[in-house]
Amino acid sequence: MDGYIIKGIGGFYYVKTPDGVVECKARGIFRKQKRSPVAGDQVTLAVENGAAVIAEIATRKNVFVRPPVANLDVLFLVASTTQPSPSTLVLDKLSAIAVDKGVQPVIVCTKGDLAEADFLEKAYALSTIPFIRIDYATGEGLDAVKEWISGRLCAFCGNSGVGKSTLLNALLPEAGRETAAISQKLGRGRHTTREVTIFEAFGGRIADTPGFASLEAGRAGFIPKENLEHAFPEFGPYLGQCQFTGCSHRSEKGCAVRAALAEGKLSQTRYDSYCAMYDEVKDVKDWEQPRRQEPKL
Ligand SMILES: Nc1nc2c(ncn2[C@@H]2O[C@H](COP(=O)(O)OP(=O)(O)OP(=O)(O)O)[C@@H](O)[C@H]2O)c(=O)[nH]1
Ligand SMILES: [Mg+2]
Ligand SMILES: [Zn+2]
Repeated sequence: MDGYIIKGIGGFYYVKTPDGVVECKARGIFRKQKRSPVAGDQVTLAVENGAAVIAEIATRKNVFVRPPVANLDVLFLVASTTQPSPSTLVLDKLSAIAVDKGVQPVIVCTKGDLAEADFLEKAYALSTIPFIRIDYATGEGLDAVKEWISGRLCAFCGNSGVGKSTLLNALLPEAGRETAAISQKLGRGRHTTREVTIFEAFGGRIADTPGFASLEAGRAGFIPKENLEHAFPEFGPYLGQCQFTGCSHRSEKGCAVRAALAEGKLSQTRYDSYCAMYDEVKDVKDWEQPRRQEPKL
């Protein structure tokens, strides 16, 4: 019998099959192969010693380490205007990792009632990445999120406390997600959501995921410097137009990306994130590059 994993917790997996949700473990062989099933995995179940087990994991379209989820079509990057305050660098890293894996990033901005959202919206206006503002007082943005979910496997991701579970409850009250006020003392979320859980809704699937601390975003994935320019889709029209082949778009003469930036056709914060990410990976030798990471559960 085939199905997909909606949740994994403490070595148990919950697999949605045509006959309902089956609780099972994974075959021991996966541990030996250092492969971990994750939410979103398409799996084949078998019976072993009278109990259902995951016998096979289908080839993945993509897999993320943080949050641990596979086969995504859309990654919603949830950012709050404040509490916690947003970081364009973190958002740009996560969106670049999504693009690098062939996943559509969509920015969702919450807490516009607490602080100005214009700064964030402006930062992404030239990025080609869709930007959705949520306003719970008017319902603004909820339909746009539903439209993205339709026909796709999607996940909310972002710092703890940005309002991922709150958004899921607003879209789908029967999800009954636990939420918690952020710590006033630390100005941070409380890591209320502990594991990835996928819900079927609006003709698609949406995963609520555990939030992370900002510092961890850098560990969400690794993009080699040769691929980095492609992870910023708005650079696309200028690639191949620079004076030097292999231009890194940082200080070279005749750089078409920097010319576009000077003309106001690219966003400064996006470009700054590109340079910061380039600096982080520029000295990493091929043989030092982390293997395409497999999530551990
Ligand atoms: N004022 C306001 N508060 C919000 C909004 N969205 C979420 N919150 C509050 O922010 C707090 C954190 O929300 P959660 O939904 O628990 O955040 P989360 O992203 O799921 O956090 P983790 O599960 O820890 O990753 C809760 O007190 C929510 O009520 C918003 O748009 N406006
Ligand atoms: Mg949550
Ligand atoms: Zn260039």
